[in-house]
Amino acid sequence: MDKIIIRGLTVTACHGVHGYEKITPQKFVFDCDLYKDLSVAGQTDDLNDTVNYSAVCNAIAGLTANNTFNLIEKLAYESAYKILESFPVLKVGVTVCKPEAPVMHSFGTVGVTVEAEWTTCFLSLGSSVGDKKSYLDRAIEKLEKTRGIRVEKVSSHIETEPYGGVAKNRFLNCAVKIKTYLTPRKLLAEINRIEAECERVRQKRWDDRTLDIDIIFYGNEIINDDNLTVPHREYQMRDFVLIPLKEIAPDFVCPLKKCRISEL
Ligand code: A4P
Ligand code: MG
Repeated sequence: MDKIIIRGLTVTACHGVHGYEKITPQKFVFDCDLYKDLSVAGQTDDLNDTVNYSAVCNAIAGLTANNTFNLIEKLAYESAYKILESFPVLKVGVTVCKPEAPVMHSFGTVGVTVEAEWTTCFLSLGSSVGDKKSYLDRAIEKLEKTRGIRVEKVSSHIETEPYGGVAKNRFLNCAVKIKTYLTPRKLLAEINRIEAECERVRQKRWDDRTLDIDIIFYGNEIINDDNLTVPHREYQMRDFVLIPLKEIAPDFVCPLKKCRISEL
């Protein structure tokens, strides 16, 4: 993919584990790769169709000068997130070097490289207890307020019969399309936090609940570990997932089934 590059952006600031590093400025050197389709700007010759690298340099310089972190890992990730949040960039790579780091040997430089990118995900939301609509609305509001998540589309809310033979109440369900730069595990942690803030109590599997949020898709990733299965187990068997999903993502291709959602 096309990219804009920044090399050797040098900012003098106070970051480091040692006390004196927090008050004595030293150099931090940035190399950045900003992934973006540049073909439009290549035709129009218009700055509005691309990312102004000067503005990106200002953003990184401001963040670096106005904070004090222990680690260049933190500085690198905060810079990557700042770029994704502030500029129309799909993916970013940030290298931060610290050429004056306190290393008791002759050395060229030390540094870290991190990457972050926006990934499209689909979530399924359900509620079967209390004011169901208000729980779904609160969940969507909380998703919107979560750093690293952008809500892009929300399906209609549909009333559904309880599935699985455990829950007794009817459910209200919907699907939500988000973009996130959180990793799958971090996204799951934020979802669990939002469920807890909406009074979710975990009793029996499939039982009635104030709020359930499931990750149906995380981009094209296939994940099978103890705490996370993506695409969500047997989502294609469940109308309460599929009907809202078809409304907002008919053309999304399931990485497991290799077919469009509208064909399921
Ligand atoms: N987990 C694994 N993969 C995922 C994932 N992709 N997204 C783990 C979210 N969580 C995932 O989930 C149990 C554990 O699954 C979590 O700790 C997480 O680490 P849970 O939310 O505690 O339990 P659950 O929801 O009862 O289990 P599960 O398997 O997610 O069931 P479903 O599919 O959510 O079914 N009927 C209607 N009409 N509408 C509904 O929304 N929901 C259920 C629950 C039953 N019947 C329903 C509905
Ligand atoms: Mg669930």
